[in-house]
Amino acid sequence: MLFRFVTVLFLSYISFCQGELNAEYELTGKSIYISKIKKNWFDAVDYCKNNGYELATIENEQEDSEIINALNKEKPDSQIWIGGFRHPNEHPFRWVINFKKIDSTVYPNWQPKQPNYSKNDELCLEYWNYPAKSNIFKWNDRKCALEQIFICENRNTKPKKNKSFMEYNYFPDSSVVVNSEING
Ligand SMILES: *[C@@H]1O[C@H](CO)[C@@H](O)[C@H](O)[C@H]1NC(C)=O
Ligand SMILES: *[C@@H]1O[C@H](CO)[C@@H](O)[C@H](O)[C@H]1NC(C)=O
Ligand SMILES: [Ca+2]
Repeated sequence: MLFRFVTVLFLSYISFCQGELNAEYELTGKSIYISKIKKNWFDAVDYCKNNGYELATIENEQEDSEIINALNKEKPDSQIWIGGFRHPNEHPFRWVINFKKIDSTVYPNWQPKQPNYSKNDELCLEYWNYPAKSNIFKWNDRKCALEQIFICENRNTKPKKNKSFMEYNYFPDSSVVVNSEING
């Protein structure tokens, strides 16, 4: 499991799984794809990488509002994974593509009273359409083990990244986290 994130780097250019992602949305500086399939957060990271993308990150308010426009056009599920996470021992959330602390790099778009660090096991970041069926999509921390749709991105400028996710050791082995969340 520890090597899963290393392995996927070498699989980055395997063929695109037709039908599992919705139409490409061209945004400023990147394209996004909203999945039709549901996966836990870790598997969503892998899935995007296996298709040559990254689980989507949001660097500024413009990217946030462009993704929200796409979500409002697509009208997918009410909870959608994006590429933010945190280690259980630290509070700042980080973006999976560069491990930058979220609150220090972007205008954060949290739902009211979120992140609430519930039981210290809501370690992954999602868009939450709340109130339900409104046009409001804001961020929330949620249990990584939950299976949800997700957003992959393809940036015109690739991040300067030369390590796999697990090599940074910010996060315990994903299998431990996922299993403890399911059992707990
Ligand atoms: C914390 O947030 C979750 C949504 O991620 C919500 O379901 C839960 O009720 C919240 N817990 C508290 C104590 O507010
Ligand atoms: C990643 O790149 C940086 C800057 O080029 C370098 O300092 C660092 O040693 C590299 N790390 C690895 C694991 O290759
Ligand atoms: Ca929460």
